[in-house]
Amino acid sequence: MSKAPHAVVRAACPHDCPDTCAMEVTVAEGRAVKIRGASDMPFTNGTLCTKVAHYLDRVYSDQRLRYPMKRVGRKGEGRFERISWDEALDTIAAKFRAIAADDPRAILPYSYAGTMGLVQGESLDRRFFHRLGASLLDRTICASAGALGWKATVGASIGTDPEAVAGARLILIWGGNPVVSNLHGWRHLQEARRRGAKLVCIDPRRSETAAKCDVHLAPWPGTDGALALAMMQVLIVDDLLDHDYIARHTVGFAALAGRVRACTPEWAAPLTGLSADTIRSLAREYGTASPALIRLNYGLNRCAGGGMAVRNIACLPALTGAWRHAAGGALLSTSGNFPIDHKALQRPDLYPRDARPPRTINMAFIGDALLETRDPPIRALYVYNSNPVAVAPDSNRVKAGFAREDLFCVVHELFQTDTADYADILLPATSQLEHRDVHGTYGHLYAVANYPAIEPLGEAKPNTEVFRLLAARMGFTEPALFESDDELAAAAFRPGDQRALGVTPARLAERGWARLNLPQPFAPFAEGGFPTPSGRCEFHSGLLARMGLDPLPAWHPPAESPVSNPVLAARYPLALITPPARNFLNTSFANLPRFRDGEGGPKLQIHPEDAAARGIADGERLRIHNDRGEFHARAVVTTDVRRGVVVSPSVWWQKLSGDGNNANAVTSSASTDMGGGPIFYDCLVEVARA
Ligand SMILES: Nc1nc2c(c(=O)[nH]1)N[C@H]1C(S)=C(S)[C@@H](COP(=O)(O)OP(=O)(O)OC[C@H]3O[C@@H](n4cnc5c(=O)[nH]c(N)nc54)[C@H](O)[C@@H]3O)O[C@H]1N2
Ligand SMILES: Nc1nc2c(c(=O)[nH]1)N[C@H]1C(S)=C(S)[C@@H](COP(=O)(O)OP(=O)(O)OC[C@H]3O[C@@H](n4cnc5c(=O)[nH]c(N)nc54)[C@H](O)[C@@H]3O)O[C@H]1N2
Ligand SMILES: [Mo]
Repeated sequence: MSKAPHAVVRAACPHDCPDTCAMEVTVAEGRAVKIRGASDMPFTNGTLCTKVAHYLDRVYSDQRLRYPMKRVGRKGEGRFERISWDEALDTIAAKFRAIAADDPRAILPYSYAGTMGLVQGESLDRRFFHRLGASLLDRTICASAGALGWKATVGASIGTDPEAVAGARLILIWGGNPVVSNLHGWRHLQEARRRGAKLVCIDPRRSETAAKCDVHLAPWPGTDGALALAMMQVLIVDDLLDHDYIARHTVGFAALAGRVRACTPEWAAPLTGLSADTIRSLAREYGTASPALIRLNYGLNRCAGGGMAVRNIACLPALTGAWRHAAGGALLSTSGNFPIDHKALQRPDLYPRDARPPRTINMAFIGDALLETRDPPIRALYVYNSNPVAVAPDSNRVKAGFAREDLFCVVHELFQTDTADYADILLPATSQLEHRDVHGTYGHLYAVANYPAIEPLGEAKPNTEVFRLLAARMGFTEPALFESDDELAAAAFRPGDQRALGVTPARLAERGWARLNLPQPFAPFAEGGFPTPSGRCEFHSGLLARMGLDPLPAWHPPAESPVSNPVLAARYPLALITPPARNFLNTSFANLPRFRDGEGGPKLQIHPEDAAARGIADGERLRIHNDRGEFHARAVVTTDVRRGVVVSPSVWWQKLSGDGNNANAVTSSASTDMGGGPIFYDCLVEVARA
């Protein structure tokens, strides 16, 4: 492993957050003693969030797993006994060999974004499972609906440069809570506000961000698609359009105009729960302010119509020509700017040619997959960088799947999570301070490198190292399975791509971060040039048509709401959303005292009238339930949520929640309209005193 020579080591925050901070770790006598945001990195700007500022709590936690273990109790019980790495690896290799002799597709890797690093997240792991011929995993749990809705319209995950927004006059923060989940992006939005921009937050609850904006609009969850259609209708009838931009840089305007003709504010009002006047003035303000920016986030893609909602919103800046301005347009993700060489990292060509065709399993519905998949059933599961028992929807099904006695389950983790409790073999993983990596991001335009600052704790090993060792034990000989982490990091970006100029290993080693080679300020679609098949913003999407989906913007209602599903709502009248908690990063940090104390236990925000109707007082312990399950939380009676909506900040560990469940006991395993994603925030419940 490459060792940094100095006492201050350059690092990257590994967590699933748009900000991907550049960090400096001070090391003294082999121990990390201080961590801070890099002050020379413009986006990080010398600050870290409340979680990562205390990162050493996580790295040196006495809860860290320090050696391999095997299960001695029942599945899920969490009783283990120490074994050697040799015994652990021999056991896994023997099981994998036996299963692969029948059909390697019975083996499933399961990972998500525990680290966003390209080396520890998508290199040797993928190569190993490709070479094995295992089932492929469709990584849908977070963003697949919105990403596809955006791609169909704009072409790639590219949008406004988050550092160019200070000149905006109007900013719609739509389905995101940047104060909590995009703190460094929020700094730039605030700068715009200081210079006179008006900030409007569109969120079913008064979030930390909504509380700091000029206006808060609270639509019913899952109805943003209708709101955007009505905004388009107003822009068109009021002629608040940029006809020149539409003519030169879009396709399908006439069909779009036909489609939205009936989508008046009066049509959208009962669907969204906003008044027609509110919708009309929002559209008029959006159509007249310039530059106008939309900062959307994935909060609004976790419902049945999530893909279409993002698509409808993505049409707006092309209608008004807001893309002409660096400070205008819209931003969901910047990830498409990074010329990441996924093929070089993941090597899909290693998949055996003579094997049966690859099979893909959707990660979001892992409970169903473990219980119902046949030909072949899943016989072995290897979990790393993820905590599916706690984060996947409909967790009673997930737990039933993980509890299968005939399932061989490996979990590679830093901590004994809810998922780890179901492992047959539990392996200790290194933290970001103990391994090498390199990162792109989805919230700015800088690549960030990570160098190991300290030796692995105990016997912990990086993901890559475990796969190198397993490959050897499986008798694989391809050199690609034995490359070092430095070699893997060097393969991350496509060398021929202009945008990667300057993001070389040498440059990254020098400073720890490097901006993509893009103009500054970067106005990606000021002159059109959309990365779609037509080269234009596609109001009519050929991609969606080919997929058998509606090629035009449309209204896809929530699966579970009083308007779309009155029969279900008669029994379960409250819409539950479970957005990210400030002190957690999904379930990461949620086991450590500092961060749990910061959140103060599972909570449910409920409107005073909904509380009164159920005899609920503030602070009381509640049972939140539907046909899928139940979890407990303390009541917070507040007007921060509208009537009919309840909010439980997430994601808690089940075993640390008192009742052994978290919010995913009630969430649905139905899927989004596009991309096969979960619908976490499209969920009806009833609430009672526990
Ligand atoms: N502190 C912290 N930061 C995080 C995370 C975390 O767990 N904690 N998670 C990280 C991850 S994995 C991701 S994907 C990102 C982004 O994760 P996102 O889910 O985009 O999270 P937020 O930006 O917090 O925004 C979600 C907001 O959307 C609102 N919302 C829910 N349903 C709807 C809806 O139907 N319509 C509208 N308009 N709004 C809705 C919620 O109330 C919430 O305030 O954040 C990352 N950052
Ligand atoms: N109800 C509800 N459920 C949700 C959400 C919600 O808003 N509400 N959000 C959803 C979203 S957006 C997402 S992205 C998913 C997130 O789901 P996950 O990606 O599973 O996120 P985490 O819960 O943070 O679990 C990541 C795990 O990876 C481990 N890890 C970190 N680094 C390494 C490493 O280098 N090696 C190994 N082997 N392990 C490592 C961490 O210790 C942690 O336990 O959850 C989803 N679930
Ligand atoms: Mo996510």
